[in-house]
Amino acid sequence: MNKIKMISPSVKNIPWQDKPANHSGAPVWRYSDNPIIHRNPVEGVSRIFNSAVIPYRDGFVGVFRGEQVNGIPNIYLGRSKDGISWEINKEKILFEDENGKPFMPKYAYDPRLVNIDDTYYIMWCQDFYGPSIGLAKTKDFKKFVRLENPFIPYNRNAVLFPRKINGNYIMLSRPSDTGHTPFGDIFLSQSPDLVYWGKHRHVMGVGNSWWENLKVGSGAAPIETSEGWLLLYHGVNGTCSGYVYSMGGAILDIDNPSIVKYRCENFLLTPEEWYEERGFVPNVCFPCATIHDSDSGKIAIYYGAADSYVALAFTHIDEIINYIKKHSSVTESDTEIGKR
Ligand code: BMA
Repeated sequence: MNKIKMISPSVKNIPWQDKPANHSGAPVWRYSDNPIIHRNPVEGVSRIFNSAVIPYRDGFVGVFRGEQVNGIPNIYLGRSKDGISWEINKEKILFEDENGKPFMPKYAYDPRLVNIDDTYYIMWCQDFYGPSIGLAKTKDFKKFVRLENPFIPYNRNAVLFPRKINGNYIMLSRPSDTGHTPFGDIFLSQSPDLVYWGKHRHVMGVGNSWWENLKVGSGAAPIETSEGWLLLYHGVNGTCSGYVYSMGGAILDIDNPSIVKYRCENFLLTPEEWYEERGFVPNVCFPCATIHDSDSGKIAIYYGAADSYVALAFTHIDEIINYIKKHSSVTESDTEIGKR
């Protein structure tokens, strides 16, 4: 039985493998049959990666970043019974505006998927006179209605918290520039209605560790726990031969999530398998979603690998929280409320 509680539904059919007996280091272990989505997964799509999934009815649904054969990314819907083998639609998701008219982004990448009450929200990066955040909602994964873009450009890596805090929706994001941004801190913004956003707060910057010395960006939707919000994010190291993307972990204050209570100085996952080190963009582990079961404490982590594949890893709530706390190193800009 897990000691640390996850305040979220139970997911009996969570994909899972036990930790291998010889596992060492951070308590995150890869699925033995990774990657779970390979190249050319559907006609017209050459690569799927950086994608988000969620339990839905008796199985799972996902929003997938599909790199079309013309090189332009868009978002595709997928369904799965077991969270491991996925059936991806050939047609990209058709978004409409609030009056029911087609309203497609020119491009769309790195989607996240969050359930709040009876509605599912998708956030992604898209063109708004430069890369910025797109937002849409659905109740049935058939009709997808786009809402106003929450932020002005340039911005990436947005993810909503799975519930309102102090009466407001909360969205993490990473203000950036037009290209392969060589900087970036995680901020949060608040909204009473998902239209008007404000009360912006700084959450965390690059920190002390070399594996995340260039930029950080939020990853999976934060998981509510009895210790605070567990945030799995990506941190980027600028090496002499390019960026290296690893996964990090932090625990945010439950009522004031711009305060970082603990932040792991060690990466939790870093590129070392062939599908992470070799691909369209080498050396990328890019977490975008978790499936987590509050009964057992099991967490399945979905991450993009080398901008080419979707891969799966596992952890357990007690082990990951204890590891983050044991190896925590926070900076002043982490622990302050983030308002200047
Ligand atoms: C970032 C994003 C991600 C991508 C990563 C590595 O800027 O575009 O989609 O995985 O670069 O290429």
